[in-house]
Amino acid sequence: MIASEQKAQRTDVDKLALLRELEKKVLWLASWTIHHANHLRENVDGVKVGGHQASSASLATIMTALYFDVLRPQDRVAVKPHASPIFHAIQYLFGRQTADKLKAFRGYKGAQSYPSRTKDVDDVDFSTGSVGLGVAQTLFSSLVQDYVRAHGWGLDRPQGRMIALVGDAELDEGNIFEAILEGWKQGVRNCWWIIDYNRQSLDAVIREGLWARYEGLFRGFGWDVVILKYGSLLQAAFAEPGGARLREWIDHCPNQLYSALVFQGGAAWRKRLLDDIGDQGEVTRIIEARSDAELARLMTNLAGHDLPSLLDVFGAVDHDRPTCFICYTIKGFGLPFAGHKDNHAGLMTPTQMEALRSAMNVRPGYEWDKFEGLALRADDIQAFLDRVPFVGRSHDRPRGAYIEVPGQLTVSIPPTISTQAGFGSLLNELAKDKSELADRLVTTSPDVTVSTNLGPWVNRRGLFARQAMADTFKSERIASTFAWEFSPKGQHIELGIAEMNLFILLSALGLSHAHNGERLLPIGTLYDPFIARGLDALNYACYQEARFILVATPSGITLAPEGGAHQSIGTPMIGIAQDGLAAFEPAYLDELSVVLAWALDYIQKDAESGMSERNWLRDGTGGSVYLRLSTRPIEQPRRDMTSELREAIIDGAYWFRRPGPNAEVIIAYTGALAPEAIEAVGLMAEDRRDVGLLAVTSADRLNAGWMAASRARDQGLVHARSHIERLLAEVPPHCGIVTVLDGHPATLAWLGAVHGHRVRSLGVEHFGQTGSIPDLYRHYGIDTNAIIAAAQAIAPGRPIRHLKALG
Ligand SMILES: Cc1ncc(C[n+]2csc(CCOP(=O)(O)OP(=O)(O)O)c2C)c(N)n1
Ligand SMILES: [Mg+2]
Repeated sequence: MIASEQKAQRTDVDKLALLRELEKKVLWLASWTIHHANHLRENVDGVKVGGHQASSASLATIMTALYFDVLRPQDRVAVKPHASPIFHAIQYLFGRQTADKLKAFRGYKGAQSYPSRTKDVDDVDFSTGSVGLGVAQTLFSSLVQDYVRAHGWGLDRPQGRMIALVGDAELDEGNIFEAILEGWKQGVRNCWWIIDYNRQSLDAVIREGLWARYEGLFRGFGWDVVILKYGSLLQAAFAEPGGARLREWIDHCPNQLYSALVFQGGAAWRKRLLDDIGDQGEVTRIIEARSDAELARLMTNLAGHDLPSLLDVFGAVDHDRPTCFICYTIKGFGLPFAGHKDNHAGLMTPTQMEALRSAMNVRPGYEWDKFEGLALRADDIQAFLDRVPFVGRSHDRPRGAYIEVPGQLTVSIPPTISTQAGFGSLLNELAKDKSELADRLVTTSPDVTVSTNLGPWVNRRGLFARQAMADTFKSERIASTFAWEFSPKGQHIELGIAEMNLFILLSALGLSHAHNGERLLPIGTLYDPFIARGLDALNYACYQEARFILVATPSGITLAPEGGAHQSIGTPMIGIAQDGLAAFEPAYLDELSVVLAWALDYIQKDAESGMSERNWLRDGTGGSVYLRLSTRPIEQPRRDMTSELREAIIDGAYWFRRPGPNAEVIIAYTGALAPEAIEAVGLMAEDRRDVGLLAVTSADRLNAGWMAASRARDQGLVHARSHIERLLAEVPPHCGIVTVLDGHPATLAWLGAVHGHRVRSLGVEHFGQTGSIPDLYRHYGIDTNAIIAAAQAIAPGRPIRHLKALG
C-alpha cells in the first residue's frame, strides 16, 4: 500500500470515529434537552410537554451523517418535525444554537419543538410541524432553484440539493402524492427524500411491506430509489456460514415482532431466534457466538443507524435525479423505549436518564458541555467541526435585492369592469413593460390560469419549463385566444388542479430571496372557495414568512352563474384571521391598482419595524397579500387618485360619502356590493339625514390597526388612534351602522365596537343556493332593499318610502 493510500485510509477511519462520537453527543444532547424541558426546568407547570425523544432518536444517525459530512452550504433541508431536538443539538455543536435556548426548549422564546424558520435562531431552511408540507416544499424549492437559474440569476452560486427528512407516516398525507405527480410533470431534480422507515407512526406500528409500495410509487414517477436496510454488522453476519438463514428470518420478520424484540433486548432475541431457526445448522453459531448485548446490537444494526452504510450511499450519488432513500431505522434507537409501539410521546424517567448519562460518561453538572464524555480529544473534535463543509454556510441569510415598484401602475379604466377583469388588464400592462419589476414577476395557477384572467399575461410572458415546447395549435395555425408556449424564460408556472401544490409552490417561490439570494415576486391565482382546500399550506407559507400575492377570484355568491357549489362565504374571515397575510377586497379598478402596487412593495419588506402612527399596522415588516376579487362588472367612479385617497384605500377604508353632523345611519360596504350600497344611500336620502357611505377596502387591516391601537392605549400611549377610529369618530354616537358584504356578516360586525355604535350586519351565512345575482342578493338579504330595511330597523324614524316589501 502506498503512503498516500495509507493516509487516506487513516483519515477515513478518523472521520468515522469522530462521527461516531458526534452521533453519541447529538443523541445525548437531544435527549437531555427534552428531559430538561420536562423534568428540570424551574417554571414547568406540572404539565409534561413531551418532546418526542423516540422520534428524534430515529434520525440521529442519518442527521449526523448529513450535517457533519454530506451536506454542502447550499443544500436546504426540511427536517421532520419531531427531529427538532436533534437539529438543535447539531446546530449547538456548530456554535449556531445557544445552551440557553436549548434549556428553554419548548418554553418561552426557547428552541422550538418543531424547526421554525422564524422563531428559531439556528437557520432553519423550512418550517415543519404540519406533517407532509415541508417534504413537498423541498420538491417545489428545487423547481424554484431551476426557475431562478433558467432566468440567468444566481449563476455564481452553486446549485443546492433540496432534502427532506421524512417520517414514514408522513407519506400518508395526500399532499405528498400531489407533489410527486407535479414534480414528474415539471422534471424535478436535485431533490432527495430520505424516509425514516422506523415502521411506527404516532399511534402504532405501520402495515407490512409499505416500503414496496413506496418503491413502486417513486419509481413510477421517475425517481431513483435506494433501499438501506441492513447495516455493516448485519451484512458481515450474513456473509458468515449460516448467514443466509439469518437474513431470511429477518427479511420475513413482521414489523410488530421486530419492534417488540427491539424493545425486549438481547435475551428475547436469543430465545426467539433459537426457537425459530436454532436447529437449522450453522446459523446457530452466529447466535451463540454472541453475548446478549452483542446479539441485540447485531439484530438492531439497521442501515439507518449505520454510519458507514449511510456515508457510502449518500456519498455515491453523482447525478441530479430525484432520489428517495428508504432508510430502515428504529424509533427510539439507543434509548430504553426503542421499538415500543407506545413510545411516540414517551419520556425517559429520571432513572432511565441517569442510566443514559452513565453510558455516555456525562458527569452531573456537565450535561451541556459539548465535549463531555467523548473518547476523543476536544481539540480534535473542534478542529473537525470547523472543517465540516456545511459550516461554510454564511451566518447571514441572503435577502435578495429589492425590486423597484412604481408608485402607480398603468391601466386604463373602462366605464364598467369587474375587479377580476381589471386584474387581468393590470397584469397585461405589466407584461408589456420592459422593467425589472415585470421580469421578476412569476405567476402560477392550478389549472385556472385562463379563468382567473391571467391569459393575456401568459400570452406575452410565456410558460416556464426547462425545455422549450411549442404550442402546436399555433404552429398548425389554428385560431386560439391563448398562446401556450413553454420555455426556460417563461414566467408562468402552470400547475395541475391541486391547491395544496399552489400554496406550497407559492411558499417556495416566496422564499427564493432567502434560499437563492434572488427575489421573485410571485402571484398565484385560484377560485376563492378553494383556498380552503390548501389552507394549511397557506398557513405554513405565512408562518415561514414566504412572500407572495394571492389573487382569489371569483368570490362570494356574486359568481352566481358559476352555480352554488363554487360560492365562498368564510374567506373574508380567513383574510382577517390569517397571520402574515394582509387581505383586501377592493370594489373598483382604481382601488385594485393602488393595492397591487402597494402589495408588490409590501411583500419585499422585512424591517424589524414598529407600528406606524398613522394606521397602527406594522407595514415596515411586510407580509403576503390576499386579494379577494369578483367577476361582477360594476360601474367605475371617475375620480382623481389623490395621495389621501390612496393612503386610505391601503389603510382599509374611506368615506365614499361623508356622513353629515346629523347622520342617523351610515352604510359600510365591501367589494362587489358597492352598487347596492350606493343605491340604498340614494334612495334613503329623502327620509334619513346625512347618510354616510363607508367604502371598506380591507376589513383585515382596519381590524388589525384597531386592535393594535387599543393595546397601545392600554399600555399608556393615550394618543394612539387607528384609521377606523378616526373615520368613525365623525359618526354621531346615536347613529346606526349597516354593514354589508358578499361574505360572512361577522367580517364587519365588529365596527360597532369601535365607538359603541349600534350595528346591523348583512352578509351571507348559508351555502349553495343557485340563481342569478339579483335572485341571490334578494335570497340572502344583501340587496338594496335589504340594506334599506336594515337601516330603517336600526335608525327608526319616518318610514323610508322606497323600501319595498322584502321578498
Ligand atoms: C398534519 C398533521 N397531522 C397530525 C400531526 C400529529 N403527528 C405528529 S407526528 C405524527 C406521526 C408521525 O409519524 P412518523 O412520520 O412516522 O414519524 P415518527 O414519529 O415515526 O418519527 C402525527 C400523527 C401533525 N404533526 N401534522
Ligand atoms: Mg415513523
